[in-house]
Amino acid sequence: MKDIKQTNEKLDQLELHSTSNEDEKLTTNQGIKINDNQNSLKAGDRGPTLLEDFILREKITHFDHERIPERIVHARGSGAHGVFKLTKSLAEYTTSKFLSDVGKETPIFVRFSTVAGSRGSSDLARDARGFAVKFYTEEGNYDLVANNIPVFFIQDAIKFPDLIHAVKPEPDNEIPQAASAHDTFWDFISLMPESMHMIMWVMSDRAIPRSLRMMEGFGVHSFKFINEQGKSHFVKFHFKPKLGVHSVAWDEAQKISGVDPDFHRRDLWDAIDSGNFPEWDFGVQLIPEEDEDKFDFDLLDPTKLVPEEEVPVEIIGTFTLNKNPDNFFAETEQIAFHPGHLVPGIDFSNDPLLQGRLFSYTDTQLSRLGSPNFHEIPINKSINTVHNNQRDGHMRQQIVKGKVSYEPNSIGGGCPYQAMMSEGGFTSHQERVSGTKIRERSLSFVEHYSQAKLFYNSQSEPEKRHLQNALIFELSKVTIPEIRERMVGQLAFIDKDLAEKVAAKLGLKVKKLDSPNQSIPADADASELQSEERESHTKTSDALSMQNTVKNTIKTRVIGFIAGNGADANSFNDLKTKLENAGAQVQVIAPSLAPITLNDGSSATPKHTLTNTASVCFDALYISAGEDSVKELSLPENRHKVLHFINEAYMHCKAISFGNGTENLYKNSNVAAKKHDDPAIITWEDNNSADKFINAISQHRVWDLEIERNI
Ligand code: HDE
Repeated sequence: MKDIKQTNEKLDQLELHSTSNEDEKLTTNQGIKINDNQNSLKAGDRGPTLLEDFILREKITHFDHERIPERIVHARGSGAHGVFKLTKSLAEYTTSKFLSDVGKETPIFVRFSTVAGSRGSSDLARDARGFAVKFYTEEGNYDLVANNIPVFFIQDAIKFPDLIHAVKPEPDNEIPQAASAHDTFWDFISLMPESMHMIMWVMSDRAIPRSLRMMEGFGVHSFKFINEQGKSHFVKFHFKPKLGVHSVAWDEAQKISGVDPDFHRRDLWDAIDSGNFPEWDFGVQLIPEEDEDKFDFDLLDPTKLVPEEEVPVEIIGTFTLNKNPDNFFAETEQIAFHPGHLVPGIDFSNDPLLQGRLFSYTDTQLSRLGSPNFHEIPINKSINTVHNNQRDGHMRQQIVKGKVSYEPNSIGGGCPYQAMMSEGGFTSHQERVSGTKIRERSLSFVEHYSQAKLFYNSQSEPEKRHLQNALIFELSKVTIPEIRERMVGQLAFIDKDLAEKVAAKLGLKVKKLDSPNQSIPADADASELQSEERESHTKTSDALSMQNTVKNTIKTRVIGFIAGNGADANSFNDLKTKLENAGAQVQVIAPSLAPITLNDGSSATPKHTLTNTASVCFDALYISAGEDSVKELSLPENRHKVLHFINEAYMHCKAISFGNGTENLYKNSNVAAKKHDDPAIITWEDNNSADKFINAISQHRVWDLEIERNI
């Protein structure tokens, strides 16, 4: 709660809040009180509307201009306010104050997003997720514009428009929305071997998160920290969710897109609204500048990650999101991130993707927000006072007094002065650069498969299966056979078995491309570096598998209690209390929204009906005990729906607990066909069943039993 108070104080400081008083009257934008908001001004009550109706014209004109261009990428997003608290000082590495004083709290705004879809598209598209953070530090705004995947598709910014044109809906018919499963995307990808590592990530379950609160975040590029002595370290940024990294099944994701396309947005909003503030550990991988060449890849190559086994992530603080925005447009839509919003002590590396981004983000704000004064919009305002000689432009807010808007000057007493480094003036890190002006890529960037292989090798069996199935799904939607073949050829350089499994379902034989870079003749030299040794690379990294994530909590998990009138009060209340004490939310699903009467005469209010939701919106199900309840759920109008709930939850590998007396429903569901001991199916209640259920939910899913459960 202290955090919320601080965030509110911060918002007041930014003048973000405008609250209505009870006795406030409706006015025009000029502040004139309006006495009729129901009728336009007419010549007679059945006559034409008069042009002089300035109230009507103002209202309609404003409405006509309500939309601004959506972001070209990352249009669909959700944001929240919060706070970053430093728990370990990095003063040894950086002069940034927000990273130096242990205990310091820095206000933040975070915006999560999908990449490909439009503003109104589904949250559950298979896609990378944006994880953009604005730190309102005392030294100015610092933006870490990150993703939930640690690498990127391309190595050079000049390919970004091509990549995005390829993934966006095809230009002739604008199909498909928010989906990469189409010809142009795979055409481009199959010709771009450098994208193979990221392809492994986006075809993995990382691209269909259970919740925005259960995603990792990565700064992707190597940045630099600069300390007081001017020494630099490369730094990679990481966010690790305290609830672990979890995902849904692909079949589930597609169904959620229909049942609740706002699934992630709602989940984030509800969690914050109910005081379950999402938290992440914030960590860094630090590499002294002199160790730059110690890796078998180039630190400047954004298609590579630094394995945590080689350079551990040091946790230096906690991120907490503790306040929902008051107004989506004013805050989440108008926030303008930029990797070039830096503070002293942090600097860029020469990563060519990052260098290109440094141009793009200001340019895009100019077209989206329409003015170079976008920094004056409350959500973008620095908490540090802004003094400079920039003037005028569309929608200027600041009223600068005096005559002087140049420097040097004597009329204004020389103000504002440049700040010396010791006064916190931003000083770019000095770096010796020499070279020939050239359009070329370093040879240290040409090896594209070993980390794709590292990722694939590090996955558990179910994760590998999901990845194969994702590729099969996507490529089966490609209509041009040559693209499918070329893609399978690329997969063969990553893993033979993967390529064969995908090829089999596409009705193809694996034809290995002559050289991995065959498709890019300009890279001819590169093939020499794709040595056989790399192809047989068998390293793994535990940090890359979601199997090894946090699995000891059911905090904020949503458990559906399917119940009718006469549900057994003892077991219902007992289980509900135990689940809630463990931090989960229990939501009752009943035949109608009318409160149900339990068998002790007490009542429970359903949040959902059997028809207005679906099992894909829940983490686990409990089928309530109680003779009358079971009878009601077994009526012809309900039975099919209840069985559908059970069958789908079963298929998606969720925990299901069957109350005593629900045998009939059990027997008629697919669960009855189970052959093995399944720890996530709890049949008939005993003293331990609640604990077993809680333990099963904390494991997230029994992916290991997926083949049996998908019967
Ligand atoms: Fe972005 N990216 N990007 N990007 N990006 C934008 O800026 C761009 C890249 C990322 O919630 C745009 O304000 C280029 C990598 C996020 O508002 C635009 C290149 C990473 C967001 C833009 C990249 C990102 C954006 C569109 C290649 C992960 C959403 C709207 C050189 C580290 C921020 C906007 C938000 C948004 C350009 C590559 C992350 C067009 C040219 C790599 C999270 O400027």
